Amino acid sequence: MESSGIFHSVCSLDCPDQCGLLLHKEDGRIVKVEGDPNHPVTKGNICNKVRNMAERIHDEHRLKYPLKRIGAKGEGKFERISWDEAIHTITSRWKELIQTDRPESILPYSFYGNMGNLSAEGMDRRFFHRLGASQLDRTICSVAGSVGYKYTMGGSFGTDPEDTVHSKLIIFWGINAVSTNKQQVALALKARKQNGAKIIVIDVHKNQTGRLADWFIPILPGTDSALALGIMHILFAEKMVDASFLKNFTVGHEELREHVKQYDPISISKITGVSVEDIYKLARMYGKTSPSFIRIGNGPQHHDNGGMFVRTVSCLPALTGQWLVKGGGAIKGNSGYLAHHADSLQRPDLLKNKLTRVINMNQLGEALLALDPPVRSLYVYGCNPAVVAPAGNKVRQGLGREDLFTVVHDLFLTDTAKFADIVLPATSSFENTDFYASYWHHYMQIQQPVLEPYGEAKSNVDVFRLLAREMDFHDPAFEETEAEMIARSLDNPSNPYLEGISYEDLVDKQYMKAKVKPLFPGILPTPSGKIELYSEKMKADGYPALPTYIPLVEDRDHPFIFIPSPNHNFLNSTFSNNQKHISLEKEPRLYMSHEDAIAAGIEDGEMVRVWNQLGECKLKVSVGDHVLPGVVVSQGLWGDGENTKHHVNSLTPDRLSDMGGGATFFSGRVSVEKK
Ligand SMILES: Nc1nc2c(c(=O)[nH]1)N[C@H]1C(S)=C(S)[C@@H](COP(=O)(O)OP(=O)(O)OC[C@H]3O[C@@H](n4cnc5c(=O)[nH]c(N)nc54)[C@H](O)[C@@H]3O)O[C@H]1N2
Ligand SMILES: Nc1nc2c(c(=O)[nH]1)N[C@H]1C(S)=C(S)[C@@H](COP(=O)(O)OP(=O)(O)OC[C@H]3O[C@@H](n4cnc5c(=O)[nH]c(N)nc54)[C@H](O)[C@@H]3O)O[C@H]1N2
Ligand code: SF4
Ligand SMILES: [Mo]
Repeated sequence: MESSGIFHSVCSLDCPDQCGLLLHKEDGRIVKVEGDPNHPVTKGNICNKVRNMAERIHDEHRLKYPLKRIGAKGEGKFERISWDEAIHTITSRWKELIQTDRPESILPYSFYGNMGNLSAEGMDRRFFHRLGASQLDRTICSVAGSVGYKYTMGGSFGTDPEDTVHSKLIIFWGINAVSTNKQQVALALKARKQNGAKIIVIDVHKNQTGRLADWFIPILPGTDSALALGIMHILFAEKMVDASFLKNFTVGHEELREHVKQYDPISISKITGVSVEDIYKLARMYGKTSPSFIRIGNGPQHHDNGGMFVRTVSCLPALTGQWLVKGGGAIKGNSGYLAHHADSLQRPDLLKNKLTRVINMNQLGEALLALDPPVRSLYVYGCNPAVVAPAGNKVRQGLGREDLFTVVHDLFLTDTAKFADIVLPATSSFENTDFYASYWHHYMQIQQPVLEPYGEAKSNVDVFRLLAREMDFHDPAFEETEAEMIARSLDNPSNPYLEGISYEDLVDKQYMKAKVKPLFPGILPTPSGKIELYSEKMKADGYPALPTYIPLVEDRDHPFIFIPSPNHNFLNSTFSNNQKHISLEKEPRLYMSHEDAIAAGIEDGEMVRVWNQLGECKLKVSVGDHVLPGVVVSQGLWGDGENTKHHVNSLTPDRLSDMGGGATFFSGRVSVEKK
C-alpha cells in the first residue's frame, strides 16, 4: 500500500447522498478529505462532518485491540486481550449456549453504521444464518415508509435525482435536507436559479431547511396524511388531475375521488394546523406547476401512522401525472434500482429452513428483559443501541444484565460498548474493501483499502471469518474473498437496472450508474402493475384500501409531542464522541414556542427537565418561532456524559408504527418543567 497520494473513496455513512470522496494521504495518515469533483452527482460537494473525518479516523480514542471487561457492567473498565483469547472466549461461550439453551439464545444487533454491503449485510448474515441465531428485524430507520410506498408504487423506485434540476416546484416534506440530504438541496438550489423553482418545506420544525424555503409550512406532528388528502380533495374538486394518466397508469382513481370528498379544507385545517387559505394555495401550486417534485423525508414516518403517511403522499404525483415529466415525481427511497443479489450475499440457505425467531430491533429493551426463552448473548456491530434505540432506559437496563454475554465490535468504546464483556476493535471503511449503493442517487461505488488497519482492528468480514473458523463452520461461504463476494452479489438477473455493473468495471471506474429509465410508460411491481391508489393488498393486510388519515395514539398524560430528530454535525450517534464535531454542535437544545414558554414561565437559555413515564433529560431551552405550540423538538443523538442527561431516547416510546414494525421516535409525549 502506498503511504502517500490521493485516493478514491466513498462516504460509508448512512446518508442518502453517498458522496464520492478523495482521500489525501501523507506518511500513512489521512491529512485531508475532500469531495471527488468528478463524481457525477455529488461533484466535489461534501458535508462538514466528513470534511473533518480524518480527526475521527486518527482519533487516539479509537479502539486498537480487543478488550475484556474487568469492572461492573456499563462501568467501562476493561483490559487488553489478544484476538485469539477474544475469539476463543466468544466461541466457547456460544458453543456452551448452543448446548444448554438454543442457538436462538444468541442475538445479533446491527445497523448501517457502515453502509458497505459486505460490512452491513454480508459475512455477518452468513455466519448468523449458519449459527441459527435469533434473527433481527432491522426496522429502526425507514421500514414503515418503505412498506407504505410499496403499497402505492410497488418498490423503492422514484425520480432520478439528477433530473430534479428541471423541477419548478420542489417540496421537502418532512426532511431536514440541508442536514440530511445536502446533494438534493444543491440540486434544488440549481433549479431555483435556473428555472425559478419554488422550494416548499413542510415540517414541524423551522430548522435550516425551513429557513431556506421560499415557503415554510409548519404542521402539527403526525397529521401529514390529512394534509395530503386535503390537497387531493382540492385537486379533484378543481379538476387539476391528469385524467389520462389516472386512466392509463393507476387503479382506484374513481374510488379515491369519492373518498377524498370527506377531507374538506376546513376539517383538514383543524387537524393539521395549516390554514384553509394555505391548504388551497399549496394544492393550487402543486396542481398547476410542472415539473413538481416531492422529496419524502423520514420524519413523518417515524410516527405511529408513518406507513400510511408515505402511502398517502406518494399518491400525489400520480394525480397530477407528474411521473411522465422529467424532473417530476417523488423520491422516498431509490434503493430498488441498485438492488444486488441479497440471497447470494447473505446466504439464507445456510439456515437450512430452520424457522428461527425474529426480534424487532425497536424493542431491544423488551427483548433483553422479558423474552422467553431469554436472549443470553448479544453481538452488536455497526450500531450503538444504548444511544439510538427507543425506550433507552429499558435498553440500558437490559444491557446491564449480569448474565447477558455481550460482544460489541466498533471503532470506539461507545455507550453500548461500555456494557460489553468483550469489545472488538473495528477498522474504518477506509481500511476495507466494500461496495456501496446509494438509496437516493443511482450510482454504485467501490471502496478499496486506503489505510492499513488501525492497531489490531479488523473488518466485520474478517471477524466473522474468524468466528466461523473457530465455530468449525466449514462452508466455502466463509472463505470467499471480498472480491468474490462483490462479484457474486452484483450478478443479479432479477434486477435489469444493474445490468453491466461488474466488480472489475467498478474497480476500473469507481462509480457506475444503474441502467435507469423513466418509470412510465411502464409496469410497476405492484399486483396490478399500476400505481395503486386503491390497494386490494392493503385491504387483505388489514389496512384501509384507500389513503386514510389515522391520528397518533392518544396520550393525555403529558402536554407536548416530543420530536428528538438528528442534528447537523453528527450522523445519528456517530461523531457524538468526536471533539471537533461536538464543538461545532455545542450542546443539545430543546426548541419551544413563545406561547408555551410564557405559559410555563420558562426563559430562553434556561435548563429544563424533560420527562415522561420512561425517563428524563436535562436540556437547554431555545424559545422562538421554530415550532408550533404543543410541540418541542431536540436535535442530535447525544450520549450521557458525566454530568449531563442528554440521552433523548430515554424518552421515546418503543411501540411500533402502523406498517413494518417501524420505530415511533417522534410520537412520544413529554412534560417540560424548570429545573
Ligand atoms: N447530519 C445528519 N445527516 C443524517 C443523519 C444524521 O443523524 N445527521 N441521519 C441519517 C439517517 S440514518 C437518516 S434515516 C436520514 C434522516 O433524515 P430525514 O429524512 O431528514 O429525517 P429526520 O431528520 O428524522 O426528520 C426530518 C424532519 O422531519 C420533521 N418531522 C418530524 N415529525 C414530523 C411530522 O409529523 N411531519 C412533518 N412534516 N415533519 C416532521 C423533523 O422536524 C425533521 O426536520 O438522515 C441521514 N443523514
Ligand atoms: N431519537 C431518535 N433516535 C433515532 C433516530 C432519530 O431520528 N431520533 N434515528 C434512527 C435512525 S433513522 C437510525 S438509521 C438509527 C441509527 O443508529 P445506528 O445504526 O446505531 O447509527 P450510529 O449511531 O451512527 O452508530 C453506528 C456505529 O457503528 C460503528 N461503525 C461504523 N463503521 C463500522 C464498521 O465497519 N464495523 C463496525 N463493527 N462498526 C462500525 C460506529 O462507530 C458507530 O458507533 O438511529 C435511530 N435512532
Ligand atoms: S455524510 Fe452524507 S453529505 Fe456527508 S460526505 Fe457522507 S454522504 Fe456526503
Ligand atoms: Mo436512518
